[in-house]
Amino acid sequence: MPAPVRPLVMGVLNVTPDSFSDGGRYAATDAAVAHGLQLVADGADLVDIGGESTRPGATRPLVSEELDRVVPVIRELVAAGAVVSVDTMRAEVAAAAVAAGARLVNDVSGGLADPRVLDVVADSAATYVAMHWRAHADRMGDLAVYDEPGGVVAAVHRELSQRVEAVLAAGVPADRLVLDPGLGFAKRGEHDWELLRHLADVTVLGLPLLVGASRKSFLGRLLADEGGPRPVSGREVAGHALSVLVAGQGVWGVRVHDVRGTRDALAVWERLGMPRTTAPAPTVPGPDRP
Ligand code: PMM
Repeated sequence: MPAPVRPLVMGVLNVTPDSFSDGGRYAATDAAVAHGLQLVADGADLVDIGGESTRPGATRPLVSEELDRVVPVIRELVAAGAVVSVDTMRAEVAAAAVAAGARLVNDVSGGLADPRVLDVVADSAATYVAMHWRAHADRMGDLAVYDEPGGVVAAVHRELSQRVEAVLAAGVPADRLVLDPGLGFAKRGEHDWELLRHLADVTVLGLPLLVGASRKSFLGRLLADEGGPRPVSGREVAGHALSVLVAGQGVWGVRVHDVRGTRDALAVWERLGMPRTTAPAPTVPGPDRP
């Protein structure tokens, strides 16, 4: 039996003053570049650089602010040999990031916030991550309602199908497309758990999946102590457990803060050689497989 191919590990680098888990820590270019290099040294296959916080209730930066945050960091990390992804919902930022060497555009809105992102991706060689999303951070809590038959899994599948149609219609080929269920985005904890249980039913056309569970609040609530949800710094081990479990469901990648711990956890999974419970194998594009 061939050993399973582990998921790609995407290291999170938020160059923002206000992200929920690491806001402010890497807001200066030098600190951000140093952390990006550390993520690579820890075993990140990709470094995902974002300049807009999507935490519930966050206000959006100006386009110029977002550009100033991410472009210098992308340039330096690409020059150092890193495979870089840009986490943005804006066409201007996606275009500048790709011009600076980003190989993947990670759009948490799946092209809904700014449909011109799809044209930028179509005109480039970049891989595109389309995440399930319903609204910007100020409204997403109100839209975490999944009352129709099939619940959250059917709704995310249907809404991602619509995004896939739009992405393909814009001219992005399917072999450059990755989907993401969008844990925590217009979802309550019970929705996140349900999606994680049924990843194979979420994807569309067998497209590969990226999963971002790291440090999210559903883990904080799971691990709640008497004082309330566990702070982000105490959620890593639960995140590693999830990375292993979604590896078994055949995901293409995991988006995480603690790259070294994730690689350790996945090394155990890979060494055991457990079969994946579901297809598809991650045959995708973008960065060369390790
Ligand atoms: N989550 C966050 C930001 N970007 N991108 C994708 N594709 N999937 C996610 O789940 C995701 C994302 C929010 O988390 P952070 O503030 O820790 O970056």
